[in-house]
Amino acid sequence: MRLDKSHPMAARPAEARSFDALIVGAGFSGLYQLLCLRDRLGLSVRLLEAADGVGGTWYWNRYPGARCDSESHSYAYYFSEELLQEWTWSERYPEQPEILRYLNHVTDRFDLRRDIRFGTRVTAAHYDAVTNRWHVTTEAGERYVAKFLITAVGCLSAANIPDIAGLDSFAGTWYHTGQWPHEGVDFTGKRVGMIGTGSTGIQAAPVIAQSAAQLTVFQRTANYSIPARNGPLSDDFKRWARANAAEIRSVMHSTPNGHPFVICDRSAHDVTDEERQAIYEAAWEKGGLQFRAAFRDLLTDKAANDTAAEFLRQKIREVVKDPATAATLANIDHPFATKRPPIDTGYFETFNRDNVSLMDVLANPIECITPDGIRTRDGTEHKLDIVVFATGFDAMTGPLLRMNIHGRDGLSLREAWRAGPRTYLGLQIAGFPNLFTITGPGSPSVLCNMPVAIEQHVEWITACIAHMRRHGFDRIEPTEQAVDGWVEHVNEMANATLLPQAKHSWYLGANVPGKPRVFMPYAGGMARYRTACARIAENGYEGFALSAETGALQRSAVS
Ligand code: NA7
Repeated sequence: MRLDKSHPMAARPAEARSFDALIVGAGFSGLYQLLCLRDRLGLSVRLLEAADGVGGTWYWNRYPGARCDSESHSYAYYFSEELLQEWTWSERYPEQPEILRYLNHVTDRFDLRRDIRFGTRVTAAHYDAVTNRWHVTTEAGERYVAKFLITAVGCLSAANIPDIAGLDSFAGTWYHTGQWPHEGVDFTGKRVGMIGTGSTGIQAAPVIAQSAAQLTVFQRTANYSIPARNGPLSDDFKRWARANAAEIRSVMHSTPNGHPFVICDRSAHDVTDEERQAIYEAAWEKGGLQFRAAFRDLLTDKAANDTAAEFLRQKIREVVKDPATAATLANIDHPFATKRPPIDTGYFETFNRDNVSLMDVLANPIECITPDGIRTRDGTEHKLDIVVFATGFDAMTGPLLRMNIHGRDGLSLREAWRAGPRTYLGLQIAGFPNLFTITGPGSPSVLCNMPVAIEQHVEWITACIAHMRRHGFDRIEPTEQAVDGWVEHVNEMANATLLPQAKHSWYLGANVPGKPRVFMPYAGGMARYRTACARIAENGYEGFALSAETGALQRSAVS
């Protein structure tokens, strides 16, 4: 029976469903968090996911060429030996469909699907101090209540679609790479304009160029890129990775970026110019993010960084045949790796194709979108059938702020973070008890191979909740003092590197107009961070206030 909207029953709000914990997001983080809380701690848990399937970022980012930059043997869960032994990656870097297959495999293998509610977007979350419960509302009007709320929403899930005048008038079709249609896009015979030359644009351009009639790349900030040198994994490598899983995990846990390679303990100044050139050549041939590991001081010493930057600019000039195009591509305004360094498959070579052109929209900005294409300031109208926005994300804070979270006394997260995100360990926020933010701002997150950062966070949260249950605590939140100290430490770590020198970086929130300019991820390295988190837990959750609902076991540990 369908009730008329005016019927009193229809107006009655949906009955709230109650759980010990609610998790938001079914990507790498949410799936593992569900497994830990349900199967290891025995909690009642519901995972809410906006999409119709698992995968998180890999569910949405189906654009041409979508592939992870971490090597596949490191882009996986390491918590289960059986899982490691039974799964085989096919290429050096995993492609989006393969990662999605992997995450579906994990979901089924651990029987997680039954506790996930798909097609369920969280639109609000309010903390009620009287009952010590989070009240969560979804787009469809469903209501959930839980003691613990854990966000597993990823750092790069809120699409950044620039507010360009005239987009609504465009007669062709447009797409954001992070919201790509599942049925794909046929570029055959089309005139395509792609805005953005971050990791995504650099992956997509070579693939789009293969079928499009014409591809125009609109570049605002020129970018470095290193060849990925992707290819099928040999049986020998697969056997080696399986046999050495423990050693690989131990390397990933000991390195600043959670990758399975060690940063060389030599300075770029320790070698002669010829030796340095040979080292860079070898790293270029090997390909991948490991290029950054050629010298220990590339991210801390500008003069050392300049040597890598100049090597990479020279490579662009060698690869790209048209000198004017090469000059625009090599006109890079930031030190190497201070923005997320892309790796590519034939990106710069793509500009040697007859059907590809480059527009420098720093010199000649996009003025508007017209029914027929994109008009730049010089008055040129670039006629287009399809516009691809490879324009990135409202990173790190975006997915959390869009959830409309309110803590104690109705304090909104947006208000609490008006001047930029403030967390303790990137895990918790003062005034928002029992809210845990996996890979939140202030944690290594995007500066780290994500599954490594995620496993550490999930395991820390699980151990924390287990500790609370063991000791009769119902509530945890960081003290203001601990948050102040951590924010200061995050700034100090960033300022010890060259990272803040990239003024247009999404690490700083600079890609979203009006967003506070604060360096968001923790730049002190995953290994150091892991040690800090472990020490804080060992010291009885130093810097957190823990209390029981009765108030009887009140305790405040201050760092
Ligand atoms: P990124 O790295 O944020 O790149 C977005 C690109 O889009 C970048 O080149 C931006 O230029 C450009 N952009 C954004 N807005 C505009 C406007 N309004 N006009 C012109 N150009 C614009 O996002 P990606 O998706 O490539 O990568 C995100 C992460 O996903 C990546 O680092 C990996 O971790 C995976 P800008 O640099 O802001 O001048």
